[in-house]
Amino acid sequence: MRLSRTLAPTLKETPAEAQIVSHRLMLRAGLVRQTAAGIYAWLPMGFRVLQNIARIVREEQDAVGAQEMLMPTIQPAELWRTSGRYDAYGPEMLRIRDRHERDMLFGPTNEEMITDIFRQSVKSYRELPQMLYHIQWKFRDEVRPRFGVMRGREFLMKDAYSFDLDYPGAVISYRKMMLAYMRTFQRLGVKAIPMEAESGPIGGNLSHEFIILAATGESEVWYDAGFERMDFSGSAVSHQSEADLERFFAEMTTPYAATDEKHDPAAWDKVSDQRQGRGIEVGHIFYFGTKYSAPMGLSVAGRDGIPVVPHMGSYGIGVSRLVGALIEAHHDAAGIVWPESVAPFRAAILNLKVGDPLCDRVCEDLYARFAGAALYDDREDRAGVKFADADLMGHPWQIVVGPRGAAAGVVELKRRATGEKLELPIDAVHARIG
Ligand code: P5A
Repeated sequence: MRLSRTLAPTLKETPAEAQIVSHRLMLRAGLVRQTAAGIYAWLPMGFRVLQNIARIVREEQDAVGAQEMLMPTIQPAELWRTSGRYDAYGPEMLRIRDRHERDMLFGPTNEEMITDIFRQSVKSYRELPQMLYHIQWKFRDEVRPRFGVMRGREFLMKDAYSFDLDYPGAVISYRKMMLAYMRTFQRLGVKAIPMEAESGPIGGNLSHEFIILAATGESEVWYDAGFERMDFSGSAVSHQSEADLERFFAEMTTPYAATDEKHDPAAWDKVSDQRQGRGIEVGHIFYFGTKYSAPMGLSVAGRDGIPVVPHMGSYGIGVSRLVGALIEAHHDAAGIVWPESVAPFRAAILNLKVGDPLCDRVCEDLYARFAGAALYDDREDRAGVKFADADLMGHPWQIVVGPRGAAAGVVELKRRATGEKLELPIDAVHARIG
């Protein structure tokens, strides 16, 4: 992408409406623009990050056998009346009436809809277990939308749903999903602590929140320092046998606790190395048994012909919230420092003298070499502006092309995360960081 032809409106000044650093940086780096309270348009640079996060989430869902699908955003109220949640959900639900005076709503979540789809098509125990997911926009008319995309009204969620014949089966699905979450967050470059949670309006009796530690997090948490050292990419998570899952789960749910009524002193007493911090909830998973399947009449023929009511779980990740949460965890005074896995571009090529035939040629060659993975700053701006914008936008590498270096056949490479600089022959750049 050529920056001169990109809608990436960077701002020098700090926008007054933004209270936390990720919101400020998202506006300043030109990732999003607010279109109404809690509703954001994703500009090209922000959209690339959102897509990168969604891709990693998708790959890890697929890896544990969840099937991707896509359900609509608009739902008939009727579905929610059958589960009893239509009235219970309250003013957070955006209610809509169509031209035939039918009650509709913009979905805040999809438990009812997936249960209905499953009920229409699955008839036998032989078809279970199954896990399904989609990555789709949700709407919740939050009382206080704030912190930019962190607490929006319209937001992108990955929501998965599991169907099992019985409780032990549902626990296996739950653990598989938990494992997928740990891998997902690790690949996104953040430590997410699984924390036992109240299940709230989604219901059920087994639930974990996934919390990213960040100074500006909404809730206060206490955790075992062991979580900071855990690595979920190793052999413990690369196997899928039930025994492996069992061991992994036992290891992962070493005692932890949080403030408020969730605090469990008995568990907390066993923690050897206690830490205190603040956290952002980036995921939430629930086992809720037959809370939806029973009232909605979902049952399948069991092995002996007797109907069985499937046990369900649902599993959410805040995909758009993660963009903000990742910035909270990865920034410095100059701007965003993207983890490599989600950065909008791997490198920014900074042409310090646009119009100089040699600089232009070196940049064009490098740009072609990176085949879409580099952003080319070809704007006729001062070098200082280019450096500042590249730091603000946070691409992992900057390739600085100036007339003197170009004449000598070299460019300067800067690593955004460390500020470390090195001079390299032009031909070696792509092999080094491409
Ligand atoms: C689980 C999947 C659910 O809705 N139903 C389907 C269950 N859970 S949840 O905890 O309510 O939401 C899941 C995740 O979505 C993100 N999230 C939000 N992100 C931005 N703005 C919001 N207003 C918002 N509300 C929820 C969170 O990351 C949450 O963990």
